[in-house]
Parts: sequence; structure tokens; C-alpha cells
Amino acid sequence: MDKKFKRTLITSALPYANGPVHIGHLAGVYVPADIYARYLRLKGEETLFIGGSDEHGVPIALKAKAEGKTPQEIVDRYHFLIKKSFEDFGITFDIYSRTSSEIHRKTAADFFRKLYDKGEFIEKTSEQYYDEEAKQFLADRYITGTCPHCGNERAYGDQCEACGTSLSPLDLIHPQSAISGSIPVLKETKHWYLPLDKHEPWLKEWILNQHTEWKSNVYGQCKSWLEMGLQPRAVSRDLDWGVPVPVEGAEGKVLYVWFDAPIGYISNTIEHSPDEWEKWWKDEDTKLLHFIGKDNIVFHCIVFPSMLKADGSYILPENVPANEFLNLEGEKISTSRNWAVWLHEYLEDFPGKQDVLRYVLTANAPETKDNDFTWKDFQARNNNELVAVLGNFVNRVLVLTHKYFDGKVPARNELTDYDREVVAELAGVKPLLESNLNQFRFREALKEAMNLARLGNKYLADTEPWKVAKTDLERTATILNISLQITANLAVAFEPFLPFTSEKIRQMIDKSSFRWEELGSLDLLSAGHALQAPKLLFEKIEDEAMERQVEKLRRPTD
Ligand code: B3M
Ligand code: ZN
Repeated sequence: MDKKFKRTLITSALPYANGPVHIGHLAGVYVPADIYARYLRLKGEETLFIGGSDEHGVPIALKAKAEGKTPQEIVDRYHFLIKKSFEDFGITFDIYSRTSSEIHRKTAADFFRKLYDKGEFIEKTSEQYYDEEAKQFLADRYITGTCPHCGNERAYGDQCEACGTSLSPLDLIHPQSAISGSIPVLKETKHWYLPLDKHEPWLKEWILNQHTEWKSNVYGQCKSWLEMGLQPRAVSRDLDWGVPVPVEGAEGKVLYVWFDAPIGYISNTIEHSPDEWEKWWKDEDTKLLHFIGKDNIVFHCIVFPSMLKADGSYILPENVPANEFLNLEGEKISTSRNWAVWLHEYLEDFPGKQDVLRYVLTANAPETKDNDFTWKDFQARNNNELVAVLGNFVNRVLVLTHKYFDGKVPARNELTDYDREVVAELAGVKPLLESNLNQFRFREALKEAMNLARLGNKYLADTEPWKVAKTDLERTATILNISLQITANLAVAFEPFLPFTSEKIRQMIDKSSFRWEELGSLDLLSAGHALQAPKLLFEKIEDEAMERQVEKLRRPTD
């Protein structure tokens, strides 16, 4: 399917506002989405990049109870922290809003109401646990009891964390309310369900036949869901935190968090461009892309598309480039065990080194399988790649130009055969980068950008302009001109990946911006153009700094 689109709408998963964001979030979702958004903008394409916090759901309500705060206080605390972390790392959302906003509540309620009026839901009454002391129904997480499989006495109504089995509250032996401690009773309650079984036939055709180009991890997960057969899913909950179900007789019920959260993409678009949002969501010429982690695949490939289809006026995602997980020093990242590198803490320890982390997370991105982040690898990539290859090349070229040509771009003279080979390789970088970027293969794309810096280093090592300068300044001029053109090209090639570094290079060569189309050109800098003083792009990271990080990780949580 090679349809031509007029514009691209990029969404990135809305993180729950019940904790700060860590490197796993950045690697899996936000860096790839940002690389893609920056790439499209550099190409001059019409692009909108949506982010925001997911502020509903049971864990947030539970955390508020545990801390004696309101849920709004909890999400206020984390929403702004998360937003700032993203800004600090150069994630260029066009809007970063939140699902507790008025505009979202209205958009989500209207969305539900339209489906309700069209008869797209089924209503079902079932028996659920009710806390007579607290006078409320209990979400699965609010019920604890003994696991029927392993005997763990602190299993939750949705899962036993000791043996990993997923449970339903009715499975628990000796159920207990997590709110009052009393023994809950079964009581009838009514909920609305999205009949996914009804949507199954078109979903199968749409994904399994029409989107065979989706990443194999995404396609494979969809296939297994679809082959198992879909069941109706409840889209409401008995809870007091969320978007109230906009139907008479639904007091005390809110929309299920996974129903309202993806609508957050729409409400944030409305908040960003109230007069134009429909162009982004309802015009077939818009390419919609969801950047997410693998645990969100079913919601973005099956549930949300079914909601959009049930409404009938929306486009469907063209692709869902989901990533696998990033582990940390060989173990799963865990918020509760504090086994994580938090973004705001990273910046305290490594101020100004946003691009180092962006680089390492992209070079080692969990694109096709789970991957491991280690501080040793972080250090090696910084020292051996960023410092030794990219930083070293750019610095040498600038220093030499200042030394021999007073900081002005020297004119090129006649090219040798070897020069011509290097220039041809330079010209080949753009198609290589594009074919990888277009297929969301960011690791490969980054490798190609780095290969351009390697090419530059090799060119300098082979031509030795510092030696040539002793006898032949004309030849030296040609070598440095070509090296400076490569430097300018590096600013373009790295812009989507390492925006802070790209900016620094542009400052040194005194150019305010480039277009993607210019990548590969030998004429980015004209002869006589004056350069600024060189500054180091990266610095070596020592063993002690890495040891401190590993120690910090192993420190027990208080
Ligand atoms: N907040 C889950 C997560 O952070 C959820 C994503 C919502 S995207 C609409 O993994
Ligand atoms: Zn168990």
C-alpha cells in the first residue's frame, strides 16, 4: 500500500501521571516519535505531534487514597514533572496536554454518547464485589485475597504478583476490600461493552490482509489476538475518578481509562487547533501513526480502531510502530522497586548530556526485541563513538580551518579520484537514511548518520591535510572544503536524532538552519564563509561516574 498522504499526525502514548518518566519510556516511545516528527518537519511536510498525560485509572485513584490526597493533586504533581522532562530532552510535541482537562472530558463524553446513541454498545448486568462500608463497587485492584494457584495471601483481583497468573476477583479465596478491609459482597451492576466480536471481520481484513507491512512484533500480536477471537470489552467502571458516563442512571460510573485515554489524542488535537482538528482526524489524506510500547498494542490496533470505526467519521491508523521493552542492567525496569533511570535525575547527574542519552537509547533501541541498557555500554558509546568519531572529526576540521585559513571556508580546487569516491558516498547517505527512517528503523538510520562521521574521519586520516599544508595549500583547501561540507551534512543528518548537537555544529559553522533536501550536497558552505570558534561537542565519561550510577541503582529504596 503506497498511498500518497498530504500530512502526518503522530501520536505518542500518554504516560500515566502517577510517577516520573524513565529511560524505558524515552527509548520505546518518545525518542522514536520525536526523531520521526523532526525528520518530517525537516522535509517540510505538514506534521502534528501529539503528546499528553493519561490521568485517569485505578492506580492513580489508589495512590491518592494511600497518600491522603485527591487524584487531581497526584496528577498535577506528575503531569508537570513529566512535561518538563520531555521538554528538557527536546521532545518536540506540538502540544502536551492532559486527560483531566475540561476539553478532554467533554470530547470523551461526547464520543461515548455518540456511540451510545448509535447503538454501538451492549449493556450487561453482572455481579461485582461491593464494599458496604465504603459504599462503593471495588475495581479489581481494590480487592486482595489468597491466590488459588500458589496460595499467596496478597494477590490482587486482577493478578497474583507472586506467580504471575492473571485473575478475576471471583477467583480470590478470602477476598478483602483494600479500602476498608471489610469482606466485600456481590452486587449487581450495569456496564457498557464494546462488542469487539462484531468488529472482528473487518479488523482481520484490515490488519492481516491490508497491513502486512506492519512491524512483525506488532502484526504477530494482532494476529494472535484476532485468531483467539475477540470478546466484548467493558468500557465503563464503578469508580469515582474519571470521565462520568454521560447517560442517565449511570451515577457513580466513569469511562474505563483505556476508553478515554486514546480519545486524549483527539482532545489534545482539538485543544491545539480548534478550527482544524477534523482535517487531522477525518481526512483520508492524513496519515495517522501511533508510537507506543508493546503492552499497548491491542488497545491501539484493535480497541481504539474499533471505537473510531463505530463512530464512522474517523480515519484509522496507517501504522503502529510499537517497540519492545528496554531492560536495565539485565533486569526489568520497575517503578515500585525503583529499578529505573529517571529522566529528571539523569539530567541532574549529567547536565547538558541529553543527546548522549538520546544517542545511546536509539543506537540500542528495543525495535525488534527487548534490549538491555547498561552504564558500561552508555560509557563505551559516548567515549568510542560520540567523542572519538563524531566530536573528534568536527573538532579537527574546524581547528584546521582556523589554523590554515583564518576560520574561513577555503575554495575547492580540482578533485582527485579519491575525493570523488568520498563525495559519492556522501551523496548516498540521504537515500540510505530515508529508507530506514521511512520504515521506522531508527537504529539503522542512526548508524548511517554515524557512518558519515566515520567517512569524514577516514578522509582526514587518508589525506592528512596537516602534512599537505606544509607544501601545498591549494590541495589543503580542497581537503578542508570537502571536510567542512561533510561537517555541515552531519548537522543535517543528525538533526532528528541529536538536535542539541546539531544545533551546536550549526553555531560553529554559522548557519541557522538546513533543509533535509540539502543532505548530500557539496555546497552547503560557500567559499569565504566565516566560521565561529570550535567547541568540543562531547566529553569523555570516566569509570567513576558509571560506578556511581550502578551504585545508585542498587541502593535499597527507602
Ligand atoms: N497510559 C499506558 C502506558 O503508559 C497508557 C497509555 C495510554 S495511550 C492512549 O503504558
Ligand atoms: Zn499466585
